[in-house]
Amino acid sequence: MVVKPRFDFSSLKKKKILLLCHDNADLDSFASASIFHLILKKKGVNSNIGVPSHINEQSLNFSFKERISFTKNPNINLFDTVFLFDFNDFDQLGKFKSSFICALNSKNISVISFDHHVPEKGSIDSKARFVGKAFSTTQLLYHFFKKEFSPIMYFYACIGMLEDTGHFIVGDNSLFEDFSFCLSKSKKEFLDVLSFSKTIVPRDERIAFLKAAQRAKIISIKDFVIVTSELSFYQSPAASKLLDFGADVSLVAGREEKTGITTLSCRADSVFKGKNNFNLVKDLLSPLQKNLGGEIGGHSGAAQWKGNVDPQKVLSLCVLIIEKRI
Ligand SMILES: [Mn+2]
Repeated sequence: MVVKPRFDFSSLKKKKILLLCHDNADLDSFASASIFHLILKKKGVNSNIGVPSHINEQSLNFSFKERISFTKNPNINLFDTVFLFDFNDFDQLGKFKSSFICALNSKNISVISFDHHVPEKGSIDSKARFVGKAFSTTQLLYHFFKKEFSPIMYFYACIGMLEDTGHFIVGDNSLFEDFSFCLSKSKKEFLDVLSFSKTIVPRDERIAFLKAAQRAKIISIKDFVIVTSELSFYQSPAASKLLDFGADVSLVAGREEKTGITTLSCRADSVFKGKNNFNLVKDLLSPLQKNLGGEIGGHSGAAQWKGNVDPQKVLSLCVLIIEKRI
């Protein structure tokens, strides 16, 4: 059920307000906090935007371009009212979780949340929780506060909607209506919205992807394509990229010079997993660990091994294990 927030904005004037994003704040979370910051400002209420310990690349870019300041790891004890944007779970606070819980237990802090995710058992206990059916938290804020919206707020609402629908992979009639309305009110072009949502991959990482492709060895086992490659950094995103290129299973290993530790990242396509009832941890990395020692982690489709063994040896053993298994 949609609860329409009724705020006595004048009573907020005396409060010390933190607008808190989730950790690794994405565009929806950060744009939502920015919209609410502007609404409060319009009402003569001061507030600070905070992120637990990390903000993602796109949000950082957004904050630079729009000149929106924020505090990393804010001192929670300086505030008495905390608004949460785009999350309702303590775990989404990352390392900030413990100081947040500690402050909630030791002083009287009002917590008010705006979120489009369904709250579950164990969600952060808010004084007020404003949730509703929406594809992004910015869309939710638009539903709640459209009377207060200015062109720039409409623009930020569009950014959250584009981002959280994965560029409209999901949506419905009302989403497109809302997006269209907000875009026209924002006095901006669709291209302006798109420009914020573009994934910015650092040059080093892009070079690493190209090297991974250049060094790729292609092995056919039955109908499946297994690809191995070597990189000393970025093994994990490179393994994902090789899957995008067409591998059923990708294995990227490399040794870090300083520590001598070899990291192996692997990815398995969901069709491959289904056809072979295959789990990277159980069927590949556990047998690998039995042979070579080291540490393993991950899940059925994306996993990692770390140990002190030559990368080529690790890769060839992996191929043998897969060959045997399928
Ligand atoms: Mn969201």
